[in-house]
Amino acid sequence: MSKQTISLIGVPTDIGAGHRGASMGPEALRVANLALRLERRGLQVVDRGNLHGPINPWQPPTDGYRHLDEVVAWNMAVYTAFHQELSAGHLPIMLGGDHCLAIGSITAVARHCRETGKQLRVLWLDAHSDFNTAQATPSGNIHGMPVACLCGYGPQVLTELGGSAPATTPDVFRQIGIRSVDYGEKQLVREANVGIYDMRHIDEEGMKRVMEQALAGIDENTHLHVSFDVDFLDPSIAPGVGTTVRGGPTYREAQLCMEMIADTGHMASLDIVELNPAFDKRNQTAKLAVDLVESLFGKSTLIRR
Ligand code: 6HN
Ligand code: MN
Ligand code: MN
Ligand code: MN
Repeated sequence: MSKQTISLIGVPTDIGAGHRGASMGPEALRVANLALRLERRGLQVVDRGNLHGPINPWQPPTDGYRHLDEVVAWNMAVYTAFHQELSAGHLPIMLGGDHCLAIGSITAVARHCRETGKQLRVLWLDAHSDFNTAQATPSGNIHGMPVACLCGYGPQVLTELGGSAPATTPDVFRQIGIRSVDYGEKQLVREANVGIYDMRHIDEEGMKRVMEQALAGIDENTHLHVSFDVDFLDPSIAPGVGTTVRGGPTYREAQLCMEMIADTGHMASLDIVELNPAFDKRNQTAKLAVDLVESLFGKSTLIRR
């Protein structure tokens, strides 16, 4: 079997975020040697460079959304690039950029699954549920809305990014690390029945049990997409994000989470988002993200076996 190619796609924008700076995420991940670290694991890596899109005009919300036109433009670019890599049989990694960009990446993955007859499973590693709507959002920032949009709740330009709405359904999602859900958003995730493993659940049952539950049912026919919002991690180890929420997974808990995903052998696409170098110290959060991504690709597996 020939080696699978991993394609890095930089998406330098903070168009959906509430703080500027996630636009510097792709370069911070490159500086932290993401490509080299994966190559050292024996993987074949191609860096596709950065996608291009509109500048951040930094405007207040209109009808509940900030920068909707610009968010659509960036997501169309992500959608096209991601689908192209998937069709070529590659494993795309999005170097974000803020989390609104997962609308583009996951819409592409969902289309690829329809074309190949695969079952989609999305692991959403995040402090937030990202299930806001124009009515529920406290901010208008679209990085708080991607899961809702992917499930058909949102503006048509985003819910129908890939031509058919919705891209997917709430039952494909397993959200891990959740500890900040807005008032109206809570009711929405409950109604939609999104699979949520919040921090309380991790406290009570431990990361091992939680991951066993979140990964249950994955088999050869599953396309596993991991959407890694770096604010998933406890801010004491990962200060380089715009929306820190205390009480997140520790370094060891995060490692175990990544290792158990690697053990499935079915991760086929990945987002690394919300890394914000403007809040980071000496690029430590980028280095930590790279360390964890190495584990997603099986860094520790050789030690155990
Ligand atoms: N993220 N729930 C808040 C909002 O403004 O909707 C924060 C969202 C953060 C989104 O970190 O990807
Ligand atoms: Mn997020
Ligand atoms: Mn395809
Ligand atoms: Mn988040």
